[in-house]
Amino acid sequence: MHLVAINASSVSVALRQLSKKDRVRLAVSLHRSKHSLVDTMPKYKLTYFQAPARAEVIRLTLVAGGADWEDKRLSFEEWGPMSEKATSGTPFRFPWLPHLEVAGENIVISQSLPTLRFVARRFGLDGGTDAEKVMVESIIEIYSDLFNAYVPLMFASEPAELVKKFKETMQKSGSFLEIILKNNKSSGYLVGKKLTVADIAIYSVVREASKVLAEKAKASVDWNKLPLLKAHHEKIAKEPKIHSYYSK
Ligand SMILES: N[C@@H](CCC(=O)N[C@@H](CS)C(=O)NCC(=O)O)C(=O)O
Repeated sequence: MHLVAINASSVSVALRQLSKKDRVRLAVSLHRSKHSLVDTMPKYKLTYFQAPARAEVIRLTLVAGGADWEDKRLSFEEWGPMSEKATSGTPFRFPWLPHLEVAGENIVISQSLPTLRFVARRFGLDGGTDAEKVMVESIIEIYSDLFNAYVPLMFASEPAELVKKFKETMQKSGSFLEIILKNNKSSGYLVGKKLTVADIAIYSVVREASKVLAEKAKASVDWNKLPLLKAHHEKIAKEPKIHSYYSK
């Protein structure tokens, strides 16, 4: 929740027009109803289509961060005219989604990875030390590689070659993540001793890719050579906020 921004001079003009008695009445009523000036609009509004794709990792990070947020989902029909307006000004500064608006602050972002990093920073999910932060950033790039490897599968009529390519990317990235997890074994998280956006991103992309592999090619991620990553995937699925988000 956030305070509604009210133009101070228009309020003062309006107040001057009230009689003294009405001003007292207004003060009493405001005192009794502290929430009358509080907007019930969520602080963060994430707009995307009715799909996981580029938005899911941001949604999950907002969830894990305990944000007060709105999950606005548009149909392609609704988006069409909005997209045309986007190039000419507000509220969409870029003609594509996802799109994050932060109420009460001059922040509008329409690029998924900067949005992800921003949300992670806001909610302290971006790592503690500089060493942790650069590791988190690097793992977001691995997320991006995996994302770009599975998305073409969603639209493929002949998925075999794409499944092979995804599995190769998964094996290469996964082996690297195995080493990272081995070096950080005491916590079970990818970076440091607590949950970061690195964990959320890898969990999210593997979760979504697994669904697409199963649907399009009755295939699955080869976990055999990735035991620590498998354990990590199961651990993040059990994070209370993430678990409850997907249990709804
Ligand atoms: N670089 C952008 C790409 C965004 C993008 O391509 N969004 C697609 C959906 S995944 C979109 O808005 N498509 C509708 C359109 O271009 O009008 C990002 O990472 O957010």
